[in-house]
Amino acid sequence: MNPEPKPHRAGFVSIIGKPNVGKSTLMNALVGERLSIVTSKAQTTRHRILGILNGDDFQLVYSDTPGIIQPKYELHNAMMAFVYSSLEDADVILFVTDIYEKHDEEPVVERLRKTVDTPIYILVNKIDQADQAEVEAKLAYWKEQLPNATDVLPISALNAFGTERVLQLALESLPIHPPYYPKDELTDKPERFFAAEMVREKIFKLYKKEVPYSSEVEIEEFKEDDDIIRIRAVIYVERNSQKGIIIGAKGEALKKVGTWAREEMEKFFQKKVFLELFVKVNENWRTDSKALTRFGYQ
Ligand code: GDP
Ligand code: K
Ligand code: MG
Repeated sequence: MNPEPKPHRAGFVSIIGKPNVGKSTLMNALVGERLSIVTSKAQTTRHRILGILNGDDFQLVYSDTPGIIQPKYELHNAMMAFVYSSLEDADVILFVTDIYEKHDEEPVVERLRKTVDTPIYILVNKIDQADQAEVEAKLAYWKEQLPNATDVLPISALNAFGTERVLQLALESLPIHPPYYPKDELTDKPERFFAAEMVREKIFKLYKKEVPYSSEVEIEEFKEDDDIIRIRAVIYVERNSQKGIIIGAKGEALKKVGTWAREEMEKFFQKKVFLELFVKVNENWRTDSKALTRFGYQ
């Protein structure tokens, strides 16, 4: 006789924390795919991005979220709304901090302190950058700050150190529930979202100061044939001067973005990609509610 099948577990695991602590790196490590873009700059992630890990008897739905900040303009409000919606849905909360994080009081810590019905794991990331004593001190600090947390764990998302354990603990905290998404799905976002993100990642890596924060990417065409994907993307900036910077002398800068983004897309989609890039101005789109709706922020 066959043993009873194990009950199916499914649920939402929210990855939250301040900017740049390694939330997106962690989600990519947990899902085993490069779904979220990663750069050394704060506010790289602007959306709630689902990364779904499927097993025979489980479905873990991770949410990568923007870093928690004090909103300064409309786009920030939309970004924080993604964070708070992911907290509301959470069956498990992964609160990521890093070894560098300043010990300052944050509204989010206050909120987590009051969270009693959802397990919270505090993940102290980037321990590859610290010695044992520093790590111990941070773990002790967080245990004291959030006594209601289920556990505090040291990890290095970059090296996938400790991430297997995180996965195991998250899984054990999930309720018995049928899958929320089809079992062959990896995310809820369409392919063109990831194409746009790959262009945005290169903009964050190649330009300085205000330019990355003023840039948005829209995919105007995504056409998949048997052997090639044709993508037409428009980079929107807020001012004409920024358009000049994006394009660069003789178009060299834009060409770099295009080449690098295309290589990334070919890896991601496992197909040859033909990428066309255009640059347009959409004045002050970050504070323009219509533009934000159009770009998928509300
Ligand atoms: P997010 O803003 O919280 O999503 O952080 P990211 O995942 O974008 O990472 C921010 C920066 O921290 C990037 O430069 C990552 O490569 C780096 N990073 C992430 N995890 C680790 C880690 O475990 N160790 C080290 N040394 N760097 C990391
Ligand atoms: K980042
Ligand atoms: Mg991120």
